[in-house]
Amino acid sequence: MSSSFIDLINHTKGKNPNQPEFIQAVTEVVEDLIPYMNEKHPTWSELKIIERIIEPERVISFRVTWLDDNNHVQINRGYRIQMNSALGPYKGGLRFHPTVNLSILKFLAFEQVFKNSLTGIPLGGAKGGSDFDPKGKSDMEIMRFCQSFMNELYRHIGAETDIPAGDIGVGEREIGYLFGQYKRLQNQFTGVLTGKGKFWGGSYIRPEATGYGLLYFVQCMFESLNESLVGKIVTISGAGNVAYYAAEKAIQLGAKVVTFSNSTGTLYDPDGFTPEKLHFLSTLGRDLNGYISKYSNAEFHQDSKPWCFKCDIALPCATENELNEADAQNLIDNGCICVAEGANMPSTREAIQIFHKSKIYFAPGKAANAGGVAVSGLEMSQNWIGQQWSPDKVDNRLKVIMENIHKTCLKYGKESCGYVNYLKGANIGGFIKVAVAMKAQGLV
Ligand code: NDP
Ligand code: 2IT
Repeated sequence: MSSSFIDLINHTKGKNPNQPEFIQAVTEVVEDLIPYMNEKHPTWSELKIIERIIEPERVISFRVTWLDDNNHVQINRGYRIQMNSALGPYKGGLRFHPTVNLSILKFLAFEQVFKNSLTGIPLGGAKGGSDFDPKGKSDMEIMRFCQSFMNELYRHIGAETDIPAGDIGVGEREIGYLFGQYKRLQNQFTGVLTGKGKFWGGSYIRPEATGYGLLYFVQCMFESLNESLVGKIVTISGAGNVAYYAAEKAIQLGAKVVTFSNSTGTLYDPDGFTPEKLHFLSTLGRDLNGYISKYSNAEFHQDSKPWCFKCDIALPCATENELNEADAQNLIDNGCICVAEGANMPSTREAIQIFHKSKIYFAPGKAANAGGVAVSGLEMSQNWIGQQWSPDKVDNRLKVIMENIHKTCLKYGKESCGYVNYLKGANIGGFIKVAVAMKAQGLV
């Protein structure tokens, strides 16, 4: 490892104490960028492009006070990290989860900069959210929280400034309450949030986009190996938005999906999920165990992860660092040939090192899960022109975007032996446009 890399990481650690996820994301990216930049673009180094790209343009933190159903005062912390606006207005999701803190949101915002660049749509990178826990809250509590959150956030965002969307714990319901409050405060019906309902400014295929896009990307990976997805066994973690639509598309493409999971454990159906079974699952909420009452061949493994089950393809679609070194070794030992990340940074650094060493195909989230933000970008385009495109049109554009991201990964990640390092490809491919724009826009 070069001394400039070690110096940069040490400097970043010093400036960002107690932010392990942010340091992890930065390390994973700059490890590929520094050698590339030193060789191809030494002037970027003088302009301190990397030192600047890891420093958020703006960090906003605020108090969110709200009343629960018992009229008790509750206080949470809200955030928006406006990471980089070189390519366009800040864009990225909002996460409501008790684990949310500055480190997690900064890593997510940092990843978003590269992901958004890879989509080819002019978007900067951001992330936000709150340590609010939506679990067990009534619909009215969710609404009051969202309204209070927006009472502060509204002054920092706008259709041409910063356009939030969903993430863990934030779906169409929350976007609705946030949008309603923004509209009331600003007296404007604009495309300030994406992931809106399809009757009030939302785009068709946005709910499906991250999961579908993930499978379009995996399809490209298999096609480049002259292979198909038909008959492949797929394990999926998570049971939320990304996991559900990833499973739906995998099944449509002929693969056999055998797991879902959540923070209570893993559901394993050795016969494979079907569209009917998926529908039943969607009626159960978070009660994965309830599935067994109808499909008795299935098993629920409390407190366990899906990575001990045999598969060809693993799709982590829950959360960061959910797949560690031991899980990675387990997957390899069981014959897994492809890991593609629906979640953001679900694989630890050690897990990725094992994938690369074993030469199995590994697609990082910033490339493989970019379909969600890409269709958010298409939602913004539709809002600008006051139109709504058909589901087929959006889906086709999503497919083309994922194919292009795959091509970019091949361009910058293919090694002389033919193996594709998708992480390196995505890091460099995402970085170039941001660096060119930062250079052009001067020292801001
Ligand atoms: P959801 O809230 O819809 O679902 C999240 C799922 O992951 C739930 O099943 C949840 O289980 C599980 N999960 C969350 N945290 C943990 C944890 N600490 N341990 C175990 N399971 C956990 O979120 P999404 O599906 O939207 O997001 C999933 C991932 O995909 C995240 O990493 C997100 O950043 C990423 N992503 C999302 C995009 C989008 O468009 N929504 C776009 C690109 C990436 P439980 O209910 O038990 O908490
Ligand atoms: O991580 C992500 O890319 C998202 N949560 C979606 C962001 C968006 O603006 O649609």
